[in-house]
Amino acid sequence: MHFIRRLGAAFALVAGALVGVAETGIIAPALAQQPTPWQVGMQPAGSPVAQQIHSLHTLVLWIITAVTIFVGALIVYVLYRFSAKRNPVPSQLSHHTGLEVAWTLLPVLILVVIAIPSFRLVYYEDRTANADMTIKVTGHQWYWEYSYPDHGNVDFSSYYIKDDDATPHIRLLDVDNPLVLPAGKNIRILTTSGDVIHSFFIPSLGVQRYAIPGRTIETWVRIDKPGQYYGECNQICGTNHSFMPISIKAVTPEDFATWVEQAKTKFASDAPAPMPVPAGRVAIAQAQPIPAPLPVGDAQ
Ligand SMILES: [Cu+2]
Repeated sequence: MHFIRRLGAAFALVAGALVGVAETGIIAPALAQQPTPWQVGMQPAGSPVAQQIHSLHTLVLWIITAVTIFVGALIVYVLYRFSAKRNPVPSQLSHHTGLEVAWTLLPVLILVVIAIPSFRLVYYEDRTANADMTIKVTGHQWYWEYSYPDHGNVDFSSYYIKDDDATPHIRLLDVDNPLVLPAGKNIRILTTSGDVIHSFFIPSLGVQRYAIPGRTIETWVRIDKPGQYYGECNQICGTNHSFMPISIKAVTPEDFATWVEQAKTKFASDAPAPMPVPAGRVAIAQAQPIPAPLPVGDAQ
């Protein structure tokens, strides 16, 4: 029984991939901004970038399906037409200029057709010209830290909630403090890391950027509508790599403003403290009088 169910699921997978049904949303269940058991296809797009990714995926799917069918049919034809029985005296032909030009040019054309929207998409998801706000995402072993430089430097850490907790939650996706963002706004995302390389990945929003120590990498998102969106660290970063999910709560701009005010108090103690200065240096700094600025125009 189990085997038959698996076989059925495998068939659904192949059929779905072939006709691209998954992209139409027929198979994908509603409200799936998270993976679901036996899910076929991608999670519904929740941002313009994700929509573009889906259209490119659909385009490439149609092209590779056509290529596969063409090559498959050619093989079947050749097996039939040129079998030893039907074709006892094989052709001695070793060169055919027209054919060689065709099988070089045609794949080049196909690749160009794929490359143009690919590059457009790469630049589209790279950055937004008109960012309404910025958030900074720092990967740590093994949690995410979110900062809001445009909103009083609200800064907090986001840890996953352990499975054995009493509160109901989604396994390995729910966190204590989700990243709260306003829907409908262009949000600049800056990623970096405090230790090793992580990757900030939210499939339904089309966001995926490395978080690399010593570097800041940019991308952006505009979440279509309020809701809950989930992601995962997508770069193996150590023992607890599987335990640093990303949970995004998209709210209306009004609710976001309210949340910011609450967050300022709630996370006040979480804000990064200024680097402590060694006592000796303070003494020296205080002992040195600040030199008066040079009068302008006096220099020879
Ligand atoms: Cu990781």
